[in-house]
Formats: sequence, C-alpha cells, structure tokens
Amino acid sequence: MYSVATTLSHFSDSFAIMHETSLTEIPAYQSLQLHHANAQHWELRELFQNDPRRFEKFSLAAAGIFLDYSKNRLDEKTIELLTSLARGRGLESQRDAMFSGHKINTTEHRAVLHTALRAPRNTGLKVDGQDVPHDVHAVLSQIKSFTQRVRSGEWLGHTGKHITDIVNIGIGGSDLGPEMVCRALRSFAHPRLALHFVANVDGHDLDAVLAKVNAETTLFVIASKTFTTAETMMNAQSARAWFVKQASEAALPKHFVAVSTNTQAVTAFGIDPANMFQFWDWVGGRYSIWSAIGLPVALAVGFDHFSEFLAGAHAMDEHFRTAPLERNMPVLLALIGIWYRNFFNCPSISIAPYHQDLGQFAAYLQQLDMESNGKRVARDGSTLNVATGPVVWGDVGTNGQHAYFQLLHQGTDLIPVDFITALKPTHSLPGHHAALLANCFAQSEAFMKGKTADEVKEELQAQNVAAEEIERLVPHKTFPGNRPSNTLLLDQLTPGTLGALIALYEHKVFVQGVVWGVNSFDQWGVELGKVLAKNIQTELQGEAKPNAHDASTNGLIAKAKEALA
Ligand code: G6Q
Repeated sequence: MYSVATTLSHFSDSFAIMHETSLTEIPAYQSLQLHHANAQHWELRELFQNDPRRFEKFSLAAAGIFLDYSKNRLDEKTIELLTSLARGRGLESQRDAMFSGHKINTTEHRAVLHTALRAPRNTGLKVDGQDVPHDVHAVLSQIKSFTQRVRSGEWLGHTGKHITDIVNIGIGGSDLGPEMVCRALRSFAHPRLALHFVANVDGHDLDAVLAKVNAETTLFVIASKTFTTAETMMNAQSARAWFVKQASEAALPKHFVAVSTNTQAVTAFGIDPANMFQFWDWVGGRYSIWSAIGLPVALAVGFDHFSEFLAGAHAMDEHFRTAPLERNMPVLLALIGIWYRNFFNCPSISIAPYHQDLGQFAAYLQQLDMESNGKRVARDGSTLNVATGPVVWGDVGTNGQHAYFQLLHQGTDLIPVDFITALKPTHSLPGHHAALLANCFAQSEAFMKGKTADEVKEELQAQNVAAEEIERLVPHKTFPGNRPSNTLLLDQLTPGTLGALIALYEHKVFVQGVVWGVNSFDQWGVELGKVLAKNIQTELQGEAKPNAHDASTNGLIAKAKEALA
C-alpha cells in the first residue's frame, strides 16, 4: 500500500512555474534532434533484419496488457534520450504530485485525482482536509446497493414493474466514458437491461430513444458534473416532461436519478437527493468514468464487474507509479508519441481496435487526448514553440481496412497506428477470431515492411503481365513501408483489462502533457462552447438583432428564423 502523505510534503507550490524552460532548451531535446537526423533514414525492415531480438527488447507486459513497440523507428539510444527528456521535465515528481493530490490543474486550482477513485480504501489521502478514499468508498457503497436493487428487480417502477431500460442523459465526459465502457463490456451485461445514451441537444437523439422505451419501466440517469450544461439540461427537462405526461410528478423519484457535484440543482430539478450520486471537483469530466459517472456501467455489468474495472485501472496506476521510466508502459507510449509528433512532425495518430466491442474507443480517446493536450500555451502562460497534441482518430479493424487504411499505407503523411486486440474472444463463433487477429497482425507487418518496386515487379512477372504494363503499375503498387505502429494485446476484453487499457492511455496523455509543459486538465475551449450559443439561441427563439453579428452569421440566423417561423 502506498502512502501519499510523504510525497505531498516534498512538493512545493512552485508547480505552476516549474516549466518556464522551453522544451527545446532541454539538452536531451537537442540530442534528440541530432539523433533524429540519422534515425529518419532508418528502415524498419533493416532494424528487424539486423537484430533478431528486437521483439524481446522492445516489448513489455503490465497490468494484463502486452505492448509490442518494436515496429517503431527507434533503438535503445532513442529510448535513453526520450526518457532523459522526460526526466528533464520533472516527470517523476509531477507524477507523484498528481497521485498526492497536489493542485496540478493550475488554471482551475484543482487537484487531479481520478487515480484515487480506483485506489483501495486504506490509501491515506487528504485534499483540503477531506478524507478522499473515505468519500470515494461511501459513494461506491451507494452505487453497490442501488445497482443491486435495480438488477435484482427489487427496485420497481411506479406501476410495480421491473426496470428494463436505462437512459443516460449527459454529454462529453458524462457520456463518452459510460457509453464506450457499456459497449466494450456488453458481453457481461444484465440480459433484462437495455442501455441508451442521449447526449446531443439535437432533439432527434432523445426523440429516437423515447420512441423505444416505456415510462413505466425506464430509469433516467441525469449525468452532469455541473448540472448546468445546456444540452444535458434541455434533454433532462424534455425527458422529465415526457415522463410526467405519461405518469405523474409523484412518480419521478422512482424513475430519475442524478450523478453530479451540484446537490442544489439536482434537488431543484425534482430528484430525491437520496438518489443523487456524488462526485467531486477534482474529477475531470474526461476522467470521470471511474466515479459515479460509471453508474450505467455498474447497472449494466453489476458492481462486482465494476470493481474489477476499477482494480484493473489501479494495477496500471501502480505500474505507472513505480516502474522505471524505461520499462514503464504509459511512459513509453507517450515518449514514442513525442518522438513522432515533435521530431517526425506527424500530425495525427490512428487508433485501430481489432475488437468490435471497442467500437467507441477511438472516440473516447479523442476526447481524452485532444481535450487534455490540445493546448498552445505552457502552464506559465507563455506561447509554446513546439507542437502539442496530435489529432486522434480511428475506428474498428477490420472495417477501417476497407476505408481509410489506403491513406495510412500510401498517403503522404506518416501516421503512427496503435493496434489494440484481445487474444481470446468472448463469443464462440468458430474461425472469426483467427481471421480477426490475422488481419490485425498482417496490417502492422505491411505498414512496417511495405512492398518494394522489385517485389512488385516480381509479383507481376509471375502473373505474366506485359513489361510495359508492369512499368506503368509499379509506382502505384509500391508501398513505402517504414510506417510505425504499436500493438497492444489483451488476453481477453474483460472489466479488468479494459480498466487497465483506459488508465494506460490516461497516463500516456499525462506524460505527454508534462513533456510539453501544458496543463492537461483544463478545457477552456469546451467552456467557450458552453456560452457561445446562448445569445444566438435567444435571437432564434425571440427577437432578432439584425446587425448583432458579422454578415455571414446574421444571414444564417435570418434563414433559420424564416424556417422556424
Ligand atoms: C471533460 C469536459 C466536458 C464535460 C462536458 C459535460 O473533461 O469538461 O466534456 O464533461 O462538458 O459537463 P457536465 O458533466 O458538467 O455536464
């Protein structure tokens, strides 16, 4: 068991100004630039030919996940320089500061403690005098008893029927996590409960769900950290009105529960505070799946599986907290990302889960990564002189192979790929899983090796294609290869391995934020979106102010007013 009290006392309040030195001034950064001048010419094919132990050297296992990072354009020296870059940025002390509850979110003056949400009860940790594990485990007990009642059928709707449908209303961090995890763990789900997720203020979203459910047997979970987010509040009010029309105000407590930090607003909405699941301002939205925001997950898969999910993440936390940087999976993933982003100038990374149940994993990572590290100033407010977070995108394999993989193989940008798969399926259909794994491994091999002009010629000659036709086709059928990828193997997609996988990426994002020197835990761009629409909405619904905006916006408002009239 670790005690965080000691590390906290080592950490001073100078956190915010620790990174005035620009990244490019760190000696290891300059060494990496020189190293890159050579490394950019390395061929992965040759690196493998020259070192039969490359796979053993550049792979490791942690918390139930195996990472093969040998298909990357790097060697031992690269790792040595990258880890010394991380040390030069104070990674170890900043990691300890996060785990210790130091207020590392310096623009919102908040601690960042999603790791405490999955830590054992006896982890000593106080923030602002508050016993964090005590509070966390009190809410976990509430989640346990509530979810058991709903799942067992003890909790009944207002007409005495079992709950059959759960509708989570939330957006961003209050939607993406529970939706992604419920889908990922669908083979563990309760057969009676159907999960639905409504996020968009676009009424088509809620309307489609309401058309499918019955007010007598539906439980609405209103998930909002602030309980003020416009989209969620509008959806919640519409769902409430729909419900009251078919049932009654008095029946509300049996069908509406809330997950929030804002007790006052929850009570004002008409939800019984006893059915409110609390979390805290030190849980960022995109890191909140481990908190009561995970309620739909616990409802779907049961509290024991939810506990395994938390334990899997905790195992990855322990690995991240204690393993040397050179053998630390989140650190390695992060530094490899830095290598491509800052030295190879790669604009994006692609996530390729070869598992249908991870269908929303790329979208989840998109928020985690891009909202955290999509920043252009350092923590001290100075403008950065290096590139930060890449664009993160992707979809499940094998589907992606039949669509955008073309660009990954032969396009003009170098786009590193993370392949993620499970060695064993949770279904029993014969043959499918071997086909899936074969595709996953074949793609990473093809990205790495490519196909040379000579190989193309040979292939076409063997097919008796005419010489002129061969000359014409060779450039089109040649693959440059040397395209890097990581492969992450889970034994099976279970609550535990999924927890570890998400925590792996959370820590990867943290490490990159530390190296870039940004605050990975605020999101002022998202906050902007929360206020921008308000004025225009007033104009659309009421009096137009013809000259309030630029000509384009005025013109669009006028068109919408005409259509809505
Ligand atoms: C996440 C962001 C954002 C947030 C949503 C929902 O890190 O802050 O995605 O989760 O805007 O906010 P509420 O939970 O407060 O409704």
